[in-house]
Amino acid sequence: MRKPKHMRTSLAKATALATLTFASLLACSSSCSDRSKSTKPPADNDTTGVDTTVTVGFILINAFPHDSTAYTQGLVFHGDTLYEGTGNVGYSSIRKVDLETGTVLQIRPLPSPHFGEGIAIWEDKLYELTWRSHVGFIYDRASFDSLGLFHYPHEGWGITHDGSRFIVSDGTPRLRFWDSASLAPVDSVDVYQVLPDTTLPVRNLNELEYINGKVYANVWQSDLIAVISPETGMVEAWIKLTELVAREKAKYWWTDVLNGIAYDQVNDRLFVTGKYWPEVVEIEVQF
Ligand SMILES: [Ca+2]
Repeated sequence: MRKPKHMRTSLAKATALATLTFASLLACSSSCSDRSKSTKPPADNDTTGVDTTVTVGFILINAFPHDSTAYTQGLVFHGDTLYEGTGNVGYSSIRKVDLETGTVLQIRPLPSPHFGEGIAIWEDKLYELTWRSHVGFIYDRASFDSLGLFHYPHEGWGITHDGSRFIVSDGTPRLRFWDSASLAPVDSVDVYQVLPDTTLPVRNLNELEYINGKVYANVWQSDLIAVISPETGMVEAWIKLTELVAREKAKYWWTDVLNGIAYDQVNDRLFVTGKYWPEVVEIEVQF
């Protein structure tokens, strides 16, 4: 099978970098935590962080306008349309967005007290998680009419679908697999990274996207996307987007953390954005 465009670069181009971690994480945690009502605390008190030794870079292919009032929590590309879920109590919604213009074509608010989180599309339905309500919502993808709800016992952060199952994150290192029809948990895997002399769990897994056999995951409060094997949980690559975050912050001072990964499978396009970002950006990853 043809290697996807966003992966079509030699591994030799991978850039060895050990400089990111604490400086950028600390910088982000200070700049991103000044609005406590809109910033989630870590899922637990273990601050074991991302400690990457090797990251891969990216090429900016295109940039599109994005509603910078959207506290992006979920992102999916389907057909020719971007679907977005936003968070914060009283400001949560699901949206259809015109990629080229950023125009919100359709919106359905999620009322208080719910805090909207990740979204996924499967067949003709859209699924939305909430952060701490322990309830998710099902909508008709076209009309956004409500089709029901479902419950789960943990926090809800990100959700995607691999063609046979949903994959769900809850802010811990655990990815949970849910049956497509019943939404019952059927499996799970714990995500870890391999360091020279140890392995570490990867916490704060946030927005997700299943792309060509891998799970791409934002790691909350980092400028990194983890590329994860869903079979083993091992992080196989880190995509470092620090320069992209800086670009967005330069355009709009209120720009918050990176969050939102969407894949246009038909045209092999990879999109990323973040909370209150002024742009949705198409990137090509330099694996
Ligand atoms: Ca996504």
